[in-house]
Amino acid sequence: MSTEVKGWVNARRIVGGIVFLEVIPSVSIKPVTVVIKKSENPEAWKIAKRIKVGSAVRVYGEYVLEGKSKRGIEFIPSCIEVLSTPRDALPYDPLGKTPVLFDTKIKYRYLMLRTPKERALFRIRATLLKYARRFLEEKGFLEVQTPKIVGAGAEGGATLFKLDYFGRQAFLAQSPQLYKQMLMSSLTGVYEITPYFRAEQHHTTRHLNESWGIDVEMGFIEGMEDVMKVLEELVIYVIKNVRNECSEELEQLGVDLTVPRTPVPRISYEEALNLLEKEGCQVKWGLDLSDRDEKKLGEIMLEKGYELYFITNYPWAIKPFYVMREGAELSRSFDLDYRGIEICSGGQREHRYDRLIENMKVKGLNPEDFNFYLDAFKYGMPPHGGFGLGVERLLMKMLRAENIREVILFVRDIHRLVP
Ligand code: AMO
Repeated sequence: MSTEVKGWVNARRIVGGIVFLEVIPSVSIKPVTVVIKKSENPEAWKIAKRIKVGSAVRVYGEYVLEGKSKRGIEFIPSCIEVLSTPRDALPYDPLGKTPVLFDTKIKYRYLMLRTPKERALFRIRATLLKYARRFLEEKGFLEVQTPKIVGAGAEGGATLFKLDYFGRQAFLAQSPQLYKQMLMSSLTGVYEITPYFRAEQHHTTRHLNESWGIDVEMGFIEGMEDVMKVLEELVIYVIKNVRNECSEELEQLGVDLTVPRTPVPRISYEEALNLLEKEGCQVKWGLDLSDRDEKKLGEIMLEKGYELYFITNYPWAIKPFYVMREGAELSRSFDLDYRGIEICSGGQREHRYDRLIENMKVKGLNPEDFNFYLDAFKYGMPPHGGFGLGVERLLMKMLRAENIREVILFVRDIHRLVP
């Protein structure tokens, strides 16, 4: 059956009277090998012989059902149209024989998507988000969008990007925290797939200045266990579905994606410190776990057979004001770690107006700056909780990527504002 292939020429090989054009089609991973024989189609052969690698082409013809090419499906053209000829040589080796420098890959991400590996990676990212959305929809959560230009931050002043809003001080939203909580005054469950803007000063392999989160907030909870249950199910559902649907993509990346063992263990902050101490890592009670401690804990848990685990009940002193206290020192909070890195945090929130104001004061915040948020707590705010799951953190661990920059299309870090 006659059809068309639209895409880019990745390679051209001339063998006697035959030209082989490797064309990267619009979406799939595998290239199409267009075979043009001089004896059969001298017109097309003449065009193909002169075609530059990198050109955008439209080829009309038919697929060969029993394709012989190792690299892709074969296609016999009736006609070739060259739509755009490149002005420059591609900044990477299209045959993938010369390794691409990391910086080049990030700079030319939009072009590198012509390569099977980059395509595979970003198809997996899209699939992850598709299933996260599907899961939350099926659970009855309502998808919402909240402002990204905000008047107050929720996650601490140090990582706020400031901007001028018609002469007033404004910020880029670090997270939808305050807004998703405000919505708990009228809705019982919401989610948002959203950018986080954070002026992180540190240049690490796990931080971005613009990253993405899957944020959930749910009302009428009995405790943070209700929230952890949804999160656990969500992550396992996404991993299982990516594993099923993206087998070709995972193979392309050489990744054996295993489904983490369930039930996901819950270890308290206290227990985590004990486990680390037994392995010779001293962590002072009251401090957050360092990257090194998290990594070590990942190794300890992996030895026990767990890739995914919760760390619960952190000291309240190191958590934001909106987190509910548990006794004098602790909080109703959790982190979800995946092979030694935090991919999500969440917990139960303080829904009682007076205590919330008290919490703000203890943290040195001025409740007046948060009046718009506090108002929502005056009209029957139910107990609620939620989480923020880092899309890039989850994806990098699923794909065993070393650097978070590998899994986002356009990187925003201290050094990169373009492209
Ligand atoms: P937190 O600040 O822990 O919590 O962020 C939630 C998750 O988002 C991811 N993340 C990041 N990923 C890459 N680069 C960054 N700079 C970055 N910052 C955060 C991490 C992290 O676990 N409002 C709370 C969530 C909640 O309680 O609902 C919050 O933002 O994976």
